[in-house]
Amino acid sequence: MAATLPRNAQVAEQFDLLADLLELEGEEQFRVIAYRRAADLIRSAAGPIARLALDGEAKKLPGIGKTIESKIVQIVDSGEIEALTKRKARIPSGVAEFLRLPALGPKTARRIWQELGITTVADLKRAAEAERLRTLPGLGAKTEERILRALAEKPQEKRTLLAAALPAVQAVVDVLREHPASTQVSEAGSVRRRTETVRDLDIIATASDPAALTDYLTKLRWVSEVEAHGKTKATVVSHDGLRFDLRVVPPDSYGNLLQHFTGSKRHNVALREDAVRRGLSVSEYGVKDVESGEVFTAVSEEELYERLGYQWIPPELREGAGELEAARRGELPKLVEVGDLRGDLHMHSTWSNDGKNTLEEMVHAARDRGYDYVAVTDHAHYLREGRFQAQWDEIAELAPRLEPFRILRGVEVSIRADGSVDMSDDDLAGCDWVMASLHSAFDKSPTERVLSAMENPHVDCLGHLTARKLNRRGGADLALDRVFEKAVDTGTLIEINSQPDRLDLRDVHARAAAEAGVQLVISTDSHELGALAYMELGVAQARRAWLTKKQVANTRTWRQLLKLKKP
Ligand code: DGT
Ligand code: CA
Ligand code: CA
Ligand code: ZN
Repeated sequence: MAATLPRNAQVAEQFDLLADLLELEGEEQFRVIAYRRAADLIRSAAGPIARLALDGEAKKLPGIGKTIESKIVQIVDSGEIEALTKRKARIPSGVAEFLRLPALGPKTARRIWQELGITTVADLKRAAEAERLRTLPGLGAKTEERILRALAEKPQEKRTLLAAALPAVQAVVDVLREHPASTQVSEAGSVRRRTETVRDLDIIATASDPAALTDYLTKLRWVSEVEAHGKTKATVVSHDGLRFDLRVVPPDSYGNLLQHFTGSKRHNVALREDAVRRGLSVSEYGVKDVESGEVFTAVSEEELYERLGYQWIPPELREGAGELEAARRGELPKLVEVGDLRGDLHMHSTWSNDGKNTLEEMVHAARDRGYDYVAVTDHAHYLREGRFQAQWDEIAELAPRLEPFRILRGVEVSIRADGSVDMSDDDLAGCDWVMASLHSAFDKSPTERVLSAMENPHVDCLGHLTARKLNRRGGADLALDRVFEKAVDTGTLIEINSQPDRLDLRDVHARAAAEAGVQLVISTDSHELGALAYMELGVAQARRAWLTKKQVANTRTWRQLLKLKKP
């Protein structure tokens, strides 16, 4: 029975843990990456993966082979992947938790465990306080400080990535719209505000027969658990672990309720306080004039905001960060849109070992999205020994056939521990577009390294600046004000990376960058065709950062962009 099968999220968790433990054991990186990738695929798979694995169908999914399928079957049979059970016996569970600390990579975590015999987070804390970690060569006071700081923060719950939440909520909204009892259905809550991660997915609806609609939701095929079920409310959990919260509301106050359940809480609190000062009391059901007692309900949000004296505020801005004041004055920015973008400036092909599609496939797909240009930015360290020239030859051969679409010859270089980048000036000089990114040693003077990379006259743009990974590790500890200042001084652009677990710069940082005068670039860092669509996520992040079209460099033609970037 479906109910006894493990959920996709539970299966994915085991592969993630297995990857962590293998990494701690110093296993080859490609194997670790394969399990992490499998975990991501399983988490976003459309059907119950355990069922597919039992039927021998899971291995037909891209990225899932026979080995992974058999491990999924092991979970169904015995509750756990055998390799995981074996490693759990060898590696203390506390050590795996070390990896959750942004200051600790797998190598360091392993040394702390094996060379200092530390096996619990509590002991790690004591050792850092007693300045005992610095007895290991290569570890210093800074790492100890960072570990203590990370431990002082309260552990964060795992939240669902927007990339998984968005298609899921849109699919459910569509399904509910088709039900004969529903009249209006909308996403609400954090997913409608396009926050980078969400706790649950909120949906509101109006219906001729509310109970029929909530009933319908609880009985959908993919529902694995019904947590709450009433006439106007239902909360269900899908087999992949997403929680949906549906509320059915009366049509005449749909605007009030949509506004309320879109949030954020901070936005709503600020809105209500502002209203009180004007003699109005706002609730999810209506706006009451305190003096006359008259209640105003709104069928749409536009009507509601107007009644309260504001411009309609795009959901992405509703975070209580100045949007009400701006909307009161009619000075909200016109936010950048997906359709404004003319090119993707960060993308990989099979020239990078982790790329899934050929350069030709990637470039064609970028053109098919309607862009004017794309930059091929494979990793410099895969382009040694003549491969860079060979890639150039391939581009030169392909380019004329696609004109006027333009293939930019780019590269992504890594910023080394000494602040230099891993490609020669000669090679960089031949590029149209150079991205520079931190890929390792995040705790080794990251600010100084990034500043020095920006001094490099060939470096056009910084990629995923802080190198954070959502739900995995925090970002490098950068002095962003200094980075932004240097970016303006040197004419270096900064990326908003659209990868679901990066979204780096994050919203508030991108806003600060733009306010400092930095030009931003929204790009996908695609390693496969499907990832080109992540542009939507980067644009959502940019909108949350209040960015207009003008503040995003790749809304320009390539010719205009050339004038903006380093010569
Ligand atoms: P999440 O689920 O943590 O990703 O974030 P939200 O914003 O979706 O939060 P959620 O699902 O708890 O509630 C949905 C919306 O309902 C929220 O954005 C604003 C509204 N709301 C919830 N609780 C309160 C509250 O205590 N006061 C006010 N004013 N609004 C609330
Ligand atoms: Ca929510
Ligand atoms: Ca909710
Ligand atoms: Zn990249």
